[in-house]
Amino acid sequence: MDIVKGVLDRSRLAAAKGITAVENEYPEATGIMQALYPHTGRAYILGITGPPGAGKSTLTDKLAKEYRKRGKTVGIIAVDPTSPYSGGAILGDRIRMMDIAMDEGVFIRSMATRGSLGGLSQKTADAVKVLDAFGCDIIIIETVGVGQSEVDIVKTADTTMVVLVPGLGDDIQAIKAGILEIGDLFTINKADREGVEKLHIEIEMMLELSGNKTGWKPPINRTIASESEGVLSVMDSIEAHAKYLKESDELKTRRAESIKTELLAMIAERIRRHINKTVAETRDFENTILRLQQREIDPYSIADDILDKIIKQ
Ligand SMILES: Nc1nc2c(ncn2[C@@H]2O[C@H](COP(=O)(O)OP(=O)(O)OP(=O)(O)O)[C@@H](O)[C@H]2O)c(=O)[nH]1
Ligand SMILES: [Mg+2]
Repeated sequence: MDIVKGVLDRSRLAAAKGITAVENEYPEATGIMQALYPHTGRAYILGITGPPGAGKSTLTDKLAKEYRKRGKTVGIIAVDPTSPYSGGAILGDRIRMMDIAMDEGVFIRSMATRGSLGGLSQKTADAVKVLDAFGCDIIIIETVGVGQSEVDIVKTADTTMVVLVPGLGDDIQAIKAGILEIGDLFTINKADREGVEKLHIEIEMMLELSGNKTGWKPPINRTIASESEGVLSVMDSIEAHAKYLKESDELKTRRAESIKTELLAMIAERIRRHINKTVAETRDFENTILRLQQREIDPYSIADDILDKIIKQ
């Protein structure tokens, strides 16, 4: 089938195949993305991150429902962590949470990390583009906030929401600082538990310490996602942030930044592959390693030499 034409004609099957091509690095993937690129940039992208089990999926589900009520189509990309924190129980959870999965206006996709952490943010970004071209108005990316790659992934979002839960104790420190810094909004989920006030204060203090330089002050909402409580306030905050980004022109700046990061990463990835093929996988290179081991030469000069050679080619 013609995947590009299918995606643009809003075929779900084509969209699914497009993402599979990207995920598995099929040879046709680049061609598909090249053809789809001009049709992207329309969707609003929402990143949701936070510790394992915080209720991100539950919240995503409720938000998606609310967007559907408002006539928007929704794409959901859940990045499956294969991290030691969450083990393998995740996929079942993800599918179970989504009672919106049957809705024609919702497209849900799980992406596995499969140890290919470096390439994952690119693959996620491409999956987002497929859903954008497919016609999703809102695209939600859910990731567990445990590592740098998750930070990289949600960085591509227009609005990023960090979901926290009370009872982590002092563990707010344990959540990667980088994750907290990217929050445009904070949601304290499981507000039915003890420790909400404490967490609220901790987040406020953290925000104060980080010294906000923009005109946006991240709101802190409280939800009981499993009961749909507080979801509308979260929606209001998302809309308010979207409005702020548009009016302050920051949306343009952010998207430019994100395109720049993506392009540079693509170039770096291509160079890395080129080096692997033309340098790392050669006899000559093995020899060089041997000589390095015997301290006949030094790696600093060799690195420069190799780079010179590559540039001259
Ligand atoms: N008590 C309580 N439980 C909740 C609430 N929201 C979600 N849960 C439950 O918490 C569990 C985890 O919810 P998920 O939505 O799967 O959490 P998640 O953050 O997506 O989890 P991972 O993707 O595994 O990191 C589920 O059993 C939910 O039913 C809440 O507000 N209060
Ligand atoms: Mg989840």
